[in-house]
Amino acid sequence: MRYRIIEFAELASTNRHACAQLRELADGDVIQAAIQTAGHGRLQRRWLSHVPGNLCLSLVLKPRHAAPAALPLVNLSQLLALGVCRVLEAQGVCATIKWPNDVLVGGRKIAGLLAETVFQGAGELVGMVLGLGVNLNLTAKMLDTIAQPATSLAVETGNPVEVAAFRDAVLRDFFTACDEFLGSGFSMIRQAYLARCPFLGSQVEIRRAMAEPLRGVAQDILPDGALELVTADGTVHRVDLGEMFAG
Ligand code: BT5
Repeated sequence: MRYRIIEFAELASTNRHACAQLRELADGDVIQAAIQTAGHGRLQRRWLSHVPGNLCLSLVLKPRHAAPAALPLVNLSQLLALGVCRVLEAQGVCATIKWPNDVLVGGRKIAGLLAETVFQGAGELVGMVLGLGVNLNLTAKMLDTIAQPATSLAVETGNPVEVAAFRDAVLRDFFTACDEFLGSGFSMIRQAYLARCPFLGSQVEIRRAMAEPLRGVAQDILPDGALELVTADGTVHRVDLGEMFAG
């Protein structure tokens, strides 16, 4: 699949820009900002990205051949997270995934993804926006201001990172696989994804919107990318969406 990078020196948020301009943007457009003044994560949490030298971008996806209900948006974010892991590994850094799509190095968050779907009228899909933030050159001092353990590629390797080269490697990985992935779904990457899930077999807590948290052992990642969790009473749960914490 072809892609086109549209670069900005500064945006409030690449996701916000992509969602607002979605009708005019094309499938495969990539909005990149050198800095974001209001980068955000899920639930409007802040994403620290107001200093240059890091990757802040949003992919615009407008697949035509799948019904909206079947569009595997979470799965696409899992494909992108896996691509980030592969690019980090090519730099000699061991990366893991925290289901569904956080990327960690040594248990510290190095990349986060924010997937959004935009509809219009009576449920007509305008498109999807897949935001990605990767800490490339954030210093240890900046990282210390983040509320949860975080790291950057430069801190891990001790060397400055060229943002464009990292971006191109991630985009190449994602867009090379994207068309086939939209047809075949998560099973195409399940083994590669599983190989980067150190939490499997451990006690975790899953926090979900408008539901009680679930505590249990993370047992498996199912063929469609959902998490399988077993609670203390032996009940097996399928979890499609949620946020995972060490339990
Ligand atoms: C995420 O949210 O992990 C998704 C982050 C997506 C950011 C990209 S950047 C390009 C695009 N444009 C945007 O505006 N957003 C996307 P969440 O799982 O809610 O995690 C947010 C939490 O991560 C915060 O509450 C902090 O604890 C932590 N955090 C904030 N900035 C961080 C950073 N630079 N590195 C690591 N952790 C960070």
